[in-house]
Amino acid sequence: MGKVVSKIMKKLSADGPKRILMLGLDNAGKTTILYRMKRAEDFNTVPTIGFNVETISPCRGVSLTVWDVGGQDHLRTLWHHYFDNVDGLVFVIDSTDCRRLSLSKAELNGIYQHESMKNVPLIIIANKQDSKEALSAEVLAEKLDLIHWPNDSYFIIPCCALTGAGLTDAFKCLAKMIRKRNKNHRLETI
Ligand SMILES: Nc1nc2c(ncn2[C@@H]2O[C@H](COP(=O)(O)OP(=O)(O)OP(=O)(O)O)[C@@H](O)[C@H]2O)c(=O)[nH]1
Ligand SMILES: [Mg+2]
Repeated sequence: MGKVVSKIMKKLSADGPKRILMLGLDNAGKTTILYRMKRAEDFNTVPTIGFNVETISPCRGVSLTVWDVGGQDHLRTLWHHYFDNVDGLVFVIDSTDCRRLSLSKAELNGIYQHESMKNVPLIIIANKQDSKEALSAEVLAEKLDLIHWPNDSYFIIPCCALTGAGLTDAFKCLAKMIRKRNKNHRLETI
C-alpha cells in the first residue's frame, strides 16, 4: 500500500506542478491567500488587474502553480481564458459579504458550465473567518446551494488569510482530490 502511494506521489511530482486556478469576487482575499501561502513577510495587496502566479508546496511531493486572477466585474468576463488544463479550482468567498453571495453563487455555477471545467476538483475557501460578521462554512454551503453538487466534488473550508488559519489544510485537501482524480483516471485507462 505504502509502495503504491509513493509510486503515485513520484508520478505526480514527475508530471510537474499542478495548475490551480483561484477565482472569486473582488475583495474576497485571493491575493492575500496567495502571498500568505508563499509565506511572504510583509505585503499589502491592491486590486488585481490581470493575474498573479506563484508555485506553492502545501504537502510533500505535490507542487501547485496557483493562478490568482482579478475578480472585479469587468475582469470576470475574462476568466474563461484561464479554463484550459486546470487541475483544481480554489473559489474564494468573503464570508462577510452577504450582499454579494448570490453573485458568487452565479459565478461559481457559471464556471462549471464550461466544458473544460466540468469535474475539476473544487475547494471553496470561506475566508475572513476572523470577522465577527463572517457566516460559517455551513451557512455558506446552504446559501450557495452546494447540497446539489456531488458529495465528493468539493470541500468548503473556513479560513483566515490574514493569519493563514485553515489555508494549508485547504490546499492539502485540493492536492489530495487531484491525486485521487488522477489515480481514478489512470485506472480507467488501464
Ligand atoms: N479581516 C480579513 N480581511 C482580509 C482577509 N483576507 C483578505 N482580507 C482583506 O481583504 C482585502 C482584499 O484582499 P485581496 O487579497 O486584495 O482581495 P482579492 O480577492 O485579491 O481582490 P481582487 O484582486 O480585486 O480580485 C484586503 O484589504 C485584505 O487585507 C481575512 O481573512 N480577514
Ligand atoms: Mg487580487
